[in-house]
Amino acid sequence: MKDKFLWGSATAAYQCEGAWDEDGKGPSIWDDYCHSTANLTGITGDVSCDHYHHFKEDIKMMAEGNQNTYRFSISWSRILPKDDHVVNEAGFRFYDELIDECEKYGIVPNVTLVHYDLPDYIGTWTNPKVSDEFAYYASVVFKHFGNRIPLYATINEPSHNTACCYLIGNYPPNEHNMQHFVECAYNMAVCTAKAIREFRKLNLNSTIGVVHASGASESLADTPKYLEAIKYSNMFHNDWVLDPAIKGYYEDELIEKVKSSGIDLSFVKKEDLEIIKDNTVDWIGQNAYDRNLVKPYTGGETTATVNNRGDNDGTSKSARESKIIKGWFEVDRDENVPLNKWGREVYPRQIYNTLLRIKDRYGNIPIWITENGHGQYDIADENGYVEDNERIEFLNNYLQWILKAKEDGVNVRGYYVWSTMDLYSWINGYKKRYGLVRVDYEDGNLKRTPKKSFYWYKDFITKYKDI
Ligand code: BGP
Repeated sequence: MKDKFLWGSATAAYQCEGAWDEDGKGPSIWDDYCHSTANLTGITGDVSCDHYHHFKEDIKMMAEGNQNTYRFSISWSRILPKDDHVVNEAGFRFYDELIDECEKYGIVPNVTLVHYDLPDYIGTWTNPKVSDEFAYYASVVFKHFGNRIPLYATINEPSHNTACCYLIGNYPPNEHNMQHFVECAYNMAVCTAKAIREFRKLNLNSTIGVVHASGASESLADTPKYLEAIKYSNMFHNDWVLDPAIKGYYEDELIEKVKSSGIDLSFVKKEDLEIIKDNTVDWIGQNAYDRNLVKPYTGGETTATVNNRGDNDGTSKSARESKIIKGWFEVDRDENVPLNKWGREVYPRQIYNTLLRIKDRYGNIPIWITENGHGQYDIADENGYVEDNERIEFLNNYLQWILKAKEDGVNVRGYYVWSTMDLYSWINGYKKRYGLVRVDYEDGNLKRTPKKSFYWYKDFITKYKDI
């Protein structure tokens, strides 16, 4: 497995498992949020595509599609349902059987410990106990699975998760609070470091990383002011996750900039910084969705919006993503770059620029492209078949840039399409689909039908399997 380029696809526990309260699982913050009145859509992941009961079928299909790796996440509250540190053995049984199935087909598991769905007894990422609790959970998982999982990742997308929870406010706890934003980000870095400390104690052959969301920052001009906006945007979106994870420390300039924005950093502890210094990652998971196109800050309060409605027709300004970080930068718009229905740029070259920036800043660290996918309103024919040509074009264009980055010396080791099959798209519900395989949510059996992109990806893997 070590030298082989891995080709696969990805999911996350809350988005696909369903079985939200089965076999002793405790509630996560997403269960609580989706069941509360704060969830204005009323849509939940209670059942979703019911991977919990369909995983054998799903993994068999991956093997039929030539995929040799599966990225999924473990539901923390399936393993530790209450705050008493008592393990739910039935939770382990589910993942044991899932991994058995992967092994049967030679599919390498790449497992993320938490993908947004904190247990409800933890509550929020600003809980001062979160890093110790996370380290405990991580150690239980490492001891149980050991080398059966060759690739562990600590947290999915600290930058995006933090932004959704505390800046945009579309994920629980739905706040607009920069103080909490920074505390959350810091706690996530400490969580990763403390989990890695547990991991190293066991001397496993496996490796451990963190999965990062944001792309490299760019601008439409290169005046000193624009270059400064790029620098601040990279500090904001990338460096505060990747610097502590890979280098083991925050740059002074970043700390000063955060302080000058009025953030009280008294929660930072010297002993945490020591743990961060001594416990860095082996690899980075880089998710590939969009870049950060920015311009200098001109005015206004810190604010960020996204389009969870999927009603962008390329004209409506309100349907675009926006962001102002007071004193740092603002998001810009390039009229030559198309937007998807959710107001996000479709700009495949961003992944090349992102990978080269990581190489320039951090050397030859191994990188897995842990997610890349295109949300669409799929239309199925009477047999459930979807001709998703737009998705194929999107994935193909991204892959060309990824292969180019590899040729140009970036240490890319594998690639995962988001997502293995259709699943719950957080606040976007079920109409925004990403899967290589269609799920019929209406037919009572959640019937799976591979899309055109599934067969296209299968052929692509055959062509590039030995790179
Ligand atoms: C990533 C998340 C995934 C997934 C994907 C698509 O940020 O890691 O969980 O959902 O984005 O985003 P969305 O479903 O919001 O369109």
